[in-house]
Amino acid sequence: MKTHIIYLLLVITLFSCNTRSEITLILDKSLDARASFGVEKLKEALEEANYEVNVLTEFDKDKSKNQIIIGNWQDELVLEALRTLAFEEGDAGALGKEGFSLYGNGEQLMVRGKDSSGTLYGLLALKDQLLEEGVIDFDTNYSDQPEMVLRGGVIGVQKMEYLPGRKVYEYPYTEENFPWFYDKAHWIAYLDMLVENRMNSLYLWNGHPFASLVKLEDYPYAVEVDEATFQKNEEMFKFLTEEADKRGIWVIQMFYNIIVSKPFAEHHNIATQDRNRPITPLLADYTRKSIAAFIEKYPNVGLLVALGEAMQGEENDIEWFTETVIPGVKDGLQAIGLSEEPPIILRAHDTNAPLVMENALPIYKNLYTMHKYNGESLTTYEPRGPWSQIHKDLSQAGSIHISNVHILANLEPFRYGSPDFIQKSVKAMHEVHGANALHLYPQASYWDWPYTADKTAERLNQIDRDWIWYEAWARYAWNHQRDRDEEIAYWSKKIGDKYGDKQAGKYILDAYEETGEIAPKLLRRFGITEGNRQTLLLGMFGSQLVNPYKWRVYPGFYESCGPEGEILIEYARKEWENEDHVGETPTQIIQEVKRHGAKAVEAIENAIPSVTKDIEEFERLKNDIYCYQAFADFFHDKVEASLHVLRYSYSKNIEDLKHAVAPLEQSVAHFERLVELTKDTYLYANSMQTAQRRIPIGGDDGKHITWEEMLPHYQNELRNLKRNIAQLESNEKPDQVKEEIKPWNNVNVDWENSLGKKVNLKAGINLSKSSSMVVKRVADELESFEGFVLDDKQQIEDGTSLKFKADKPVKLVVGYFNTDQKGYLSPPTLETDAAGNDRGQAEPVILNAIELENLPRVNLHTYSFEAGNHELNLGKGKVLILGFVDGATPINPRDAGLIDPSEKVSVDWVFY
Ligand code: GTR
Repeated sequence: MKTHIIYLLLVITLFSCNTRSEITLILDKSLDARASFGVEKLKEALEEANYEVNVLTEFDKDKSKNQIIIGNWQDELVLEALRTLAFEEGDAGALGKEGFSLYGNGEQLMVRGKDSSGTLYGLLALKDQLLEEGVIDFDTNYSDQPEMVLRGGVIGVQKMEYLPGRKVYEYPYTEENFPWFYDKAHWIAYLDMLVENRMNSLYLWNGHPFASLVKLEDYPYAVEVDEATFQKNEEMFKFLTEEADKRGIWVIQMFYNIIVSKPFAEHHNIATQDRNRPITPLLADYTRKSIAAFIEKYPNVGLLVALGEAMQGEENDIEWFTETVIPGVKDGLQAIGLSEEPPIILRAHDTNAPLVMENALPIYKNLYTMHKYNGESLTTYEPRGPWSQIHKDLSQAGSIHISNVHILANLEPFRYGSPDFIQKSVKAMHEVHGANALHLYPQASYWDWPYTADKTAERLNQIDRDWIWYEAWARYAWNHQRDRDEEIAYWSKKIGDKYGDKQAGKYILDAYEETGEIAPKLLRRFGITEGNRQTLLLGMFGSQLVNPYKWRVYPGFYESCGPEGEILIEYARKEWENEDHVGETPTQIIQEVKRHGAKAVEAIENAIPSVTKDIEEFERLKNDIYCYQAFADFFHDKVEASLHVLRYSYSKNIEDLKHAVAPLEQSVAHFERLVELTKDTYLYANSMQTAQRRIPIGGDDGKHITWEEMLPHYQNELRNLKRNIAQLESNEKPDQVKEEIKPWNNVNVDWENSLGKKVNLKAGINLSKSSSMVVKRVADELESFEGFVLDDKQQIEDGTSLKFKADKPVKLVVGYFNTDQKGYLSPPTLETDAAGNDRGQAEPVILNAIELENLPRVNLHTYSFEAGNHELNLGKGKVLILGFVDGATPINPRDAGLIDPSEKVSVDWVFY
């Protein structure tokens, strides 16, 4: 008998060991697709953890152990369970949208969401707890909810270069352009990543998406994709929005206007976009109908509107938003009988958003605003200045204000993952800007979605490589008030789970956080501009450090994108004049970044012994850390050299200049190291490979995208410096311009409009019909050149318009005044006019080329035109039109130096 009992006990024990614990999920009958998606995820995890899962829609009051009751806040099932089971209910009123509570009473658990998204997030939270602990904890009792109301990811339906015959942002949705757009697995992976990070919005960016997505009765020829593609687009949009909705994600389509489709433009014989053209009834009608059709077809897809770039002028922006965009949305709603206004998000880029809002709110209530966090780079968690003011004005207007972490051009292409920097940035979004939503660009390679720039046998996907980027922003968008020590522990474990153990995790975290400071600090202290205009990690030229204003510093950038401080030229002047320094100094920053680089390398090397998993990715990350160090060292030494050069500009002591040689040599050596580190590991540094880039060097025709391509330029600077010193020492004046300057010859075109009288550009001539623009001196190139006498009053009122026919390629020579005073036309600003270098006009070719009596300096820019008929509309303001040269005329950019004798000549010649 005894043995029998023992045997029986043994069998029971064995049996129970093999039995899987049972768990019952009890769902309210009304659960929708979103909550059901969460149920599925929890169920999968339970089964994985060896639970046997039953799913019921009613619970058994008597036999209720191991039950998880799931429902939205006021669902019948939830209320009944609360009445009959011993749950401690939290404070319901305290929870906001997307919030959830988990109530455990030791035997049962309730997942109660404030809404479907809340229920989904509650289920995911429980799933994460299960994965962490291996069992369901029936004693859990807590509530949670997001701080930021929108937490969104961005995908550019755009490419690294322009399509043939098209302009910036003009990319039809086709399989050829965007194979990934038609890949359902890609979307599922991306949406899963978003929902795992509790992100609830997805933005698609494109110039003019409508002609790929809707057909208009009145403009059947506007569609720019073939029928099969059109149908595929419909299918993909439907698929994407449904899959997104299940995951609590709202899809938002961004567009720029006024852009029209290519076939539409051809049909009406107009340009697809022209910043200087007025709003015409045709453009307004087409756009209004496009928007209406879009809303009618996809009422759940949001719209994000950029009034900037392809249009200008505050009145135009207001008119366009209130008389075309909003009415278009209303027409669409009316067509499907909806009265509830869907949100429209207004971007503050290149428009006066507070003013537009003021005019729009009386006619449409559900408006959100969005503005770039640090411009188009990540530079600071201490934002200030005029750009912060825009955020404040918008957030104080009372609508939801979204902070846009845009482009991140200074972080391209290396891995970035500093949770510390990111947490502080989110704090600044709340506390400085008053934003309560996040719009997150990819960390790098925005224009090359979905790939990273790594040179690997198989391309890496951004969402895999840059996981920490998404996780960190999303984590702090959910809640930024987290204790730093706990965060260190959290990320060490997270990273440790990926690469080995917690020890490895902590070291790697240190390496991420040390390198995380380098690019932000350098750009905010030394950058000329940001975004696609400057690829920081390709370095900068000496001339850009010692004479930044020649490179046209982006106004507002220094004042907004970092703490108060000094730029290098200011620092050097103060040193020379023995003045006190203020705030963050250039020397402080170069020392800091050098230290960050060294500490990061030390940390990553310390991690090596504990790294046991994902070794290949670890090796790539380690290489990035070395790259960051080489870059910081390169910059450090180059700034040191530049300081000696600047000192020389005051002392005129050649010894000062000689001191620049050694650090410049070292900086080139560090750059050579960077070339070594990147040449087999990276395809490119920057993903926008167009003429929009200016710094360190133009990106025309996809050039200068690697460190290898940059190296000869830096070597050259060093050679030039040495040669110039030698020439100074041999008492010759350094020869700044090698070749003799050949005067340019005017070529004729057939004018369709009359500009004015043509005159020879010589001293004493007045170039204005209505005021005084008297020539004092002109550069040698213009010696026998003619220019137009224009009516500058009219230029201020109406702008300058040119219509002509050229029978061969020509370049138009335009003189822009180097000033931001009212009444003068500024050269195209690529920061807000991405098409501003279409004709090679963005950079000045001859600086200080004409001296006019009592007027600002004049820089020459040229616009290239092929043979044919052309129309060029320059904006409002004074500008000199000097006529045409043959398209093949060689033009050597230079500083002609025609400035008032009281002004200081720049010292950057030492690098040329
Ligand atoms: C420009 C940038 C564009 C785009 C644009 C915008 O400065 O070059 O690529 O990002 O800003 O904000 O819409």
